[in-house]
Amino acid sequence: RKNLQILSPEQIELAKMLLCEGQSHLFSHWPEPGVDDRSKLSFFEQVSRLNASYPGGLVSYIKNARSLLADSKAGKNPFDGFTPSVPSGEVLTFGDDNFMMLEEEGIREAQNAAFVLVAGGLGERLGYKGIKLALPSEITTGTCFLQHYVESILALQEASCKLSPGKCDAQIPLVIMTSDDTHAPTLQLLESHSYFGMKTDQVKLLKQEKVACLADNDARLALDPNDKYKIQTKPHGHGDVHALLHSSGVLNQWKNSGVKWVLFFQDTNGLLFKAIPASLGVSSIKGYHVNSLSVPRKAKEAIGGITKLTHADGRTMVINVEYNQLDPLLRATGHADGDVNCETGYSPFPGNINQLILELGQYIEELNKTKGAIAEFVNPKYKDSTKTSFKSSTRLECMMQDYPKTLPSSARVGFTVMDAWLAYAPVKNNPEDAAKVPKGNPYHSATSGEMAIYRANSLILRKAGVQIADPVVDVFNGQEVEVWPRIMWKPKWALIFSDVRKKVLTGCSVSQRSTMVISGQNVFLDGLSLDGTIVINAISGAEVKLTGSVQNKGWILKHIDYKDSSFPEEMRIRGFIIDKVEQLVMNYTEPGKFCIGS
Ligand code: UGB
Repeated sequence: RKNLQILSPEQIELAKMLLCEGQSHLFSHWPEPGVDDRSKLSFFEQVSRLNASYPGGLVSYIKNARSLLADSKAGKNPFDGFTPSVPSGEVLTFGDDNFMMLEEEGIREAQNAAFVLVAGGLGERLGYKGIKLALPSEITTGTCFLQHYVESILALQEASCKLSPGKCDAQIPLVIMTSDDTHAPTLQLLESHSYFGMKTDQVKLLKQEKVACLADNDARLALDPNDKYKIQTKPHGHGDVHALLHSSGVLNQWKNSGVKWVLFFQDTNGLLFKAIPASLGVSSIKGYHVNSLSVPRKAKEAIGGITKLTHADGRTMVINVEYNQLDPLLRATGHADGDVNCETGYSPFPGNINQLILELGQYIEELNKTKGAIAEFVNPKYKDSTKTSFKSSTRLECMMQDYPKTLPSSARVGFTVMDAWLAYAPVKNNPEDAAKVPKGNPYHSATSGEMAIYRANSLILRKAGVQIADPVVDVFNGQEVEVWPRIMWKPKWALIFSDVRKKVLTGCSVSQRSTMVISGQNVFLDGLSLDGTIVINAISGAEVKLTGSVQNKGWILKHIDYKDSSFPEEMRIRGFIIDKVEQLVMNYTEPGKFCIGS
């Protein structure tokens, strides 16, 4: 009580609130005024931040925690009363007429879109110390994830504007959610690369705060073991993105500038933008308020399953059920084998890849009601079966894909399934964990993420008529992968399949050991026969035709051991480097018509 005299009126209110909420232990060790006063004030600065950053403040956080901890202790099933079933959604086939129609529609709508990238996670599972956005998505060009995302959005912007020249000043906004762990390096990455070509005011960083840790079932807040004047904190999860978008006021700004769609995506999926135009097309044509992009999912794969839940009282919702909950839910509802593959070789529940498209008007309406608060969960590790104490402190968590849980039944919630080879290749697992993934399930590693990009580009060119040699199978970091020709193009060269078809003219072929890098808008494959490496850099005014035979020693993938610390971490986690032995590099910096080959 004596310490109250050093506090401001606002801090006194916070102290009273904590005492009323059973948090007196936070002060029990406080010495007399005059001792550690600076630390005491910084304690209240932290309390004030924690209070401001949670919808409803710390009182709500503590109340929610008590209730969820009680449910957890009682073993309450979060899906009590619900029966799972397989929902029906839009299943798309790459390259068919419907797919191409949806892609065109998606490009048209892109100028009404805003993108939100959740990038507050550090990627402990990957064993990479830097931020994942700075990691090269592939090492043929060395383009990092963030550069690829920004260039894809800029290409969408340009393509969309071309379809409606009247709105050509539209800039597609990008919000990046960061955390204390990722904020400074994300900003530095952007600044040191001139925002990869975006206007600085086109990109906005919103930092999520961590939440207070909980020491026991009474939701007593945990003190930091290294600082008795600090509350221990941990990440609250990607679900924070909704509250941040709401409180920052950015959604209303978007609405006023004509934005209609908000597209959420994650930090390391090098394929995602191949799936964006068609899925945005689905949202537009179906008028979905919520559209989740999903891929066929292998049973027990570490991605959530899109599930229809029907309650005994008749309520239904189509929602992601997280991978660790799907199997117990199925077993508890009469599916004795749990989460298993069906005759297709996949789980009947499509896999959630956390790419959500929300219709802005309905999103704002909903957030005005909820303030962005998302259904939370708690996952305490108990010391023993009495469930009376924890092995270590816990905290509440939330996931962005749980947004539809609070929606009224009138909301149009759908999902779109696309081939995984086209849409999903995240980089999440370190080499040792990836090598332990059951055979046939995706590794989700830096190795598989990179190989998936080459495979997708090869398959797309094949579909457009190029003769692409079959892949060879190789093993990197203990993971067996298909190695296709290393074909890369900038998003400006082709965003959708019809772009690719326009750029591929007559009979071309690419051998398996080849590498092709296209950086230029008007580069055409016209009878090229490639066996080696070709790199084309051309300004948009230069029209370049690749014809005839190009043959050289090329670029060779060389195995490295991930434990060999003489290589940088971003190479070790993929298990190979590229030995650039010989290549044809052509740079076109002046406008004109050019032809290379033979
Ligand atoms: N992230 C944040 O921005 N803040 C946080 O506090 C935490 C994460 P993970 P996770 O697509 O493969 C999700 O850790 O959470 C960002 C879905 O829940 O990579 O295990 C982080 O930077 C799951 O249903 O994934 O699983 C990253 O960009 C499935 O869809 C993103 O959130 C799975 O992703 C995801 O974080 C998947």
